[in-house]
Amino acid sequence: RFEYAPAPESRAIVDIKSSYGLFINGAFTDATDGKPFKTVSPASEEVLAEVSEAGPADVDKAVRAARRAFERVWGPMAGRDRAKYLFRIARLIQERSRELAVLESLDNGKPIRESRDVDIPLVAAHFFYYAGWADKLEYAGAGEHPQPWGVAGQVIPWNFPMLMLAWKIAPALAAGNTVVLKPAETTPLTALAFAEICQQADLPPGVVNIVTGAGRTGQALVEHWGVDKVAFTGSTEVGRSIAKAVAGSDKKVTLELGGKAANIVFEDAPIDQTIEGIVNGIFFNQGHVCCAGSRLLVQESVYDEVLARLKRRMGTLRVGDPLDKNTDIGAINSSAQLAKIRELSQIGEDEGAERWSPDCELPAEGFWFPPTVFTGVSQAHRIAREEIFGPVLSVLTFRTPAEAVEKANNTPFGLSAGIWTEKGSRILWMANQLRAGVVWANTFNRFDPASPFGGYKESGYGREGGRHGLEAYLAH
Ligand code: TXE
Repeated sequence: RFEYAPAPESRAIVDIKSSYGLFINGAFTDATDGKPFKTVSPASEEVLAEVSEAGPADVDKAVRAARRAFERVWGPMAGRDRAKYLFRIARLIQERSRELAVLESLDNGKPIRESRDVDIPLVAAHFFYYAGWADKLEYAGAGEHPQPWGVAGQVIPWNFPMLMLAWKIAPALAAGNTVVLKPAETTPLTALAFAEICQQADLPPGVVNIVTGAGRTGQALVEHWGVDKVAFTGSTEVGRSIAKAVAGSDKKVTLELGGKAANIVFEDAPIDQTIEGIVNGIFFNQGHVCCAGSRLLVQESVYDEVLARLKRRMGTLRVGDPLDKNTDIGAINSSAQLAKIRELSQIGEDEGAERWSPDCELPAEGFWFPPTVFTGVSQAHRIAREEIFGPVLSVLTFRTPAEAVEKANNTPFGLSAGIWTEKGSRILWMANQLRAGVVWANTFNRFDPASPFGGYKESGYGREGGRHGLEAYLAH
């Protein structure tokens, strides 16, 4: 093994305040009836800041501010003028990208290499992409004279805090809606930095409102009478409860929920690229990825070779300080998520699967889990069926393409899938057979603002990204 000298991104470039209020009607304000909560760095358990918890009265204030802004300013504004604000926001994100990347890695635990090269550039790319749509809505697929719904209530998770914010806010604003967004309770800091960016961009007050808090705040938001459109990304259980809570109302809903994606390796797969794709599929962002390739399906004839090479590669992955540029796997986002990963891994062992991790020393403080692979997994095992949402891969085998399809589709989820083969006709055939919103061929976890993303079955409904993502914010 090589020893690399750590070169941490300077913590000093971020200016974290000791406490934050809510962002309502263009200004930071104290919560009226909520108590503050702490956000910690999962890599050190250091308290980063105190954040306000928005109660129902605060949510009400935010929704009213968004309604006013929608009716008086943002709704009537010409698309080309809305575009100017979105371009301005995109440029400010680029200008502050180093700082935002460090903030994201501190609050979330993800490696700086990912927040710097993937998350934050994609955040800017989403604002640029949707800025370009704001004056072309008649081509968005919602008819000649598309109208925004009004106020969007958006609830996002902690795995890609700022990127999920961009997926939600950029298309909503481009289409002429105003927004009240609730970030996840463990990762509020980049959403609050985004609020500052809205101020810097002179975005009219009330167009974007950020209410921090836990599930209660999210529930108050999605159930508020003044919200016309609900967009949620998170667990299937909460997605289900939101769908029930708004049933019968005239709210429009899109849900992006869990996954258990099959990453399917055929015997003719380009092996080096495939091993990298498997590693990226499950260890990117500590496996906190709804479309993670968490079920590896390997054709029997290449099983031994793929497993041997995968384990060798896993032995070179560096787990540790998210701010170290050489880190491949950062910290698990919270103690609750770590407990869930540990529990499901224990269940995997108890059910008879074989567990393997490379030798790696984990830091003493913070929340950590080593890259892990389970072999001897059968379809009935819980680790083959349930979303673990951590750096844990379950390996199954198959003999024929038809068997691969059957096993890949044998899940209540349907968000994504991957295929590794040199054979083009097989890619096309498989892509048609797989019940998944995204099918990657000879790549994995690849995103582009122009590509729609979303699920089949219990992975939710509606699409984000591309023209389809815009259409979700427009009335026909
Ligand atoms: O999710 P929650 P959690 C999966 C993953 C993970 C599990 C639990 O398997 O282990 O879910 O994670 C807000 N009304 N995913 O508990 O609770 C909450 O405050 C309205 C997959 O963190 O769904 C947060 O902002 N909102 C997923 C957001 O919902 C509510 C990403 C998501 O948290 C609410 C995250 C309520 N009743 C977890 N209760 C993916 N698809 O990427 C909570 N929230």
